Amino acid sequence: MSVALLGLGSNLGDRAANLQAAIDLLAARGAPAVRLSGVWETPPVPADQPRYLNAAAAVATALAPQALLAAAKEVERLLGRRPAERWGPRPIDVDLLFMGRIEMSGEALTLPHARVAERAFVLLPLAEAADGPLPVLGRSAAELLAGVDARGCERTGLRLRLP
Ligand code: A4P
Ligand code: MG
Repeated sequence: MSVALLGLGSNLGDRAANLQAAIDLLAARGAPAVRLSGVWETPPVPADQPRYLNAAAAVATALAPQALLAAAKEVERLLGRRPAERWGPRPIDVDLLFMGRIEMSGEALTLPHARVAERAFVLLPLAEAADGPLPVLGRSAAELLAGVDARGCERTGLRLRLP
């Protein structure tokens, strides 16, 4: 069993419902959340698309990294994500940020996620779903946040339910 940290984002449709549905569908596929962040509203990157809701989840799983990625992609498809331009608007994006201390580098799967340390929309929720130094990077999400631009990011009052 390992703990994986996931980043979730939605900027189309009922964004909060999409985040909750992703958590519930991941639980049904062997990756139940054990800890959830709050829900943050964040400016889109790039800017010409609707604002996102972002959250982070710590999930306990016996799945191998590739199997967890496959489950994440299946959940994206079930929630109506269609192949579209990279970084474009989507009902749901599920990114594997960390999986224990596993390090791998490939087009299909890079761990830790390549851009985790650069993005306020990842780090703000992550700081609420993981305590202390992050695996591999050795610095906490709160420390990494000092180096990124978090303007326009707001914590909403929305709460996600553990599965
Ligand atoms: N891939 C490689 N490593 C991973 C990993 N650790 N987790 C591959 C997930 N996927 C990984 O991903 C593209 C390819 O990356 C996949 O084939 C997968 O095998 P994708 O989810 O299909 O496309 P994407 O999400 O558009 O690309 P990417 O590179 O994951 O983008 P990001 O970095 O996730 O950015 N603005 C705000 N405010 N909030 C957001 O959540 N998200 C994005 C997407 C852009 N702007 C945003 C947000
Ligand atoms: Mg993605």
